[in-house]
Amino acid sequence: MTLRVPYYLVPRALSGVNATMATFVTTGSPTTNANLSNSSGPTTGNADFYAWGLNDIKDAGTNPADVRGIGVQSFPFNATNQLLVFAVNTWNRWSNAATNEFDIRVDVNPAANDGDDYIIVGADQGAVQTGTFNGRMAAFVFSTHSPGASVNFFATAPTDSSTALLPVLSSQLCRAGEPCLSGANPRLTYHAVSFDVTSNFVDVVAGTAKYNAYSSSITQGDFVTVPQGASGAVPITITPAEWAQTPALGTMIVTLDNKAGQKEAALLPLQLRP
Ligand SMILES: [Ca+2]
Ligand SMILES: [Ca+2]
Ligand SMILES: [Ca+2]
Repeated sequence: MTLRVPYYLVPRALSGVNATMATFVTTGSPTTNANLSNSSGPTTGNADFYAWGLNDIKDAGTNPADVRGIGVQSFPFNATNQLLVFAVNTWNRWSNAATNEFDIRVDVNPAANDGDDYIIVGADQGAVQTGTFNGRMAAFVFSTHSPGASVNFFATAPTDSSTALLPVLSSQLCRAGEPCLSGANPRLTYHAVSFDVTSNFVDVVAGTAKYNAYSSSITQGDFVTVPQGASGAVPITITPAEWAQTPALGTMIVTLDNKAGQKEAALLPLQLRP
């Protein structure tokens, strides 16, 4: 796989990738297509696929920390790690993502009833590590059981945009002696809160999502380039047995080159019917 953790320094031409999908599949026929087109944009766009987990309303005003939707994708990273990437889409454009803080609270052993175990924090890397803001959002992982944070990746969170991609490794969700996400314990729940660090704005994201980081209940992780004028279809499959344990809201397709705001992330509901 290719890691995508660049930091874009300049605004670029916009793409117009659009996506549509049927609203349900059935247990006997659990596959449909996400139909992509890029007819309105002057430039190529990419369609980056996530299991859509959280949905949140537009708050009053135009705060860049106002969350709209959150999804997650995951890949094998090396012999011992799974890479998880959380995508946070907001309703409003930011100048710099690092004026926001996105907290994704993760419970890797919900059945134990010991609450959230880890907090994935998208925040200004300089502010967290040196006390001085540097305008670069990174993906930190804190534990609710012990002090300190780990960080392996910067966020992909372009300037003048509204979607942040937060990559973390499964090992960061598995501290010694603490609840541990692993191939043997692959499921997690997550919920989220966002903050504008320059004001008092806080957005509690509605709901709690479930996800299997080693075997998702819905297709995710595809990354498709859609040139100007092109269209095509990407199959989306629900796995009914896993869906029963970790259902998603549907598919989230991120296109960072689309216009900021809701056009940067298609949120496509999908249900499984008998
Ligand atoms: Ca909101
Ligand atoms: Ca827990
Ligand atoms: Ca909210």
